[in-house]
Amino acid sequence: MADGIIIKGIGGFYYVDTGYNIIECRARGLFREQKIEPLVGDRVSIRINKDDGRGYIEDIYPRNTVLTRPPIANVTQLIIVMSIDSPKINLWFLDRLIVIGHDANLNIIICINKSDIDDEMANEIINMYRNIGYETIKTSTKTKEGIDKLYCLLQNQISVFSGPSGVGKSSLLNAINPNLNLRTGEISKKLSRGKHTTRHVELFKLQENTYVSDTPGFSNLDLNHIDANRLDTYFIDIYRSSQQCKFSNCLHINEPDCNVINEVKNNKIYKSRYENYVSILNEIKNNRRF
Ligand SMILES: Nc1nc2c(ncn2[C@@H]2O[C@H](COP(=O)(O)OP(=O)(O)O)[C@@H](O)[C@H]2O)c(=O)[nH]1
Ligand SMILES: [Mg+2]
Ligand SMILES: [Zn+2]
Repeated sequence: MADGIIIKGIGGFYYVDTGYNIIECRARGLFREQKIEPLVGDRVSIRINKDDGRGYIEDIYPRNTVLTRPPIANVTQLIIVMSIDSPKINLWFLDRLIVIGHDANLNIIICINKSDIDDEMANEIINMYRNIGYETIKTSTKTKEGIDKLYCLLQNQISVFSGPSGVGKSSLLNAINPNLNLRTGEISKKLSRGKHTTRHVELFKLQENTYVSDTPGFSNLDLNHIDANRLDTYFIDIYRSSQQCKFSNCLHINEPDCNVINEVKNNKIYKSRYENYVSILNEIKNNRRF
């Protein structure tokens, strides 16, 4: 018996990293009967056959978190990557990913990449989100700015990199560890449009207890399951300010004595943040089916 973590699953085989080696495993029939599907990221107990070195997953340890898109268990951290240009920074997308990260209970880090293109603009965005209260990091795979710091922030975490296509997620991981040799550039996206649309999920080990996933997840940025009354807790700046709203169930739209609306007017809350909050709130309300 040995313990390990599933780093990849393909066609009924699970690849379990025991810390010493990677063991190709099958899941016990029992899991199928119970409709339990082992996930990448699962911590498991395996039995290894002496003859062929393959194994069986005997047990799955309780999961701390479960993401569905991408399907990974025990993720602890979301690295949201945006680039200054090509593609241009998209605060709407960024704020949505932040909401998704909070909803999944993940530690959030905002990474602004391609600082080599326009350092001043990168600073602006970094300062904005740092003021709001997020951990931020400015990077460039061209100048190597921030790469060492990013590596430090990944230590002892299972991190998922997310963000629009082309912002440099794979390039950043390659900069951290060239052995990963991940495909970069738009071409890889076009190729995968063909027969192999199901991209497999994989965790890459950077070192002991440190894993990253380059799976472009969250393509479906569905937020409809979020409770409209709780959305403000996922906008930490709005939530802070809401403590002084007159009504505890204030949604900060047109209620009297709403401190959030006041602070937007006084430029204490960034306009784009409030606009994105309102837009997501409307979307949740309009899509609710009772
Ligand atoms: N100027 C600049 N280009 C970058 C940087 N990082 C990545 N790129 C380029 O952006 C393109 C997309 O990178 P890729 O890593 O594939 O993005 P992904 O889709 O997010 O994984 C590639 O052509 C990279 O060479 C950077 O820091 N600065
Ligand atoms: Mg990529
Ligand atoms: Zn309010």
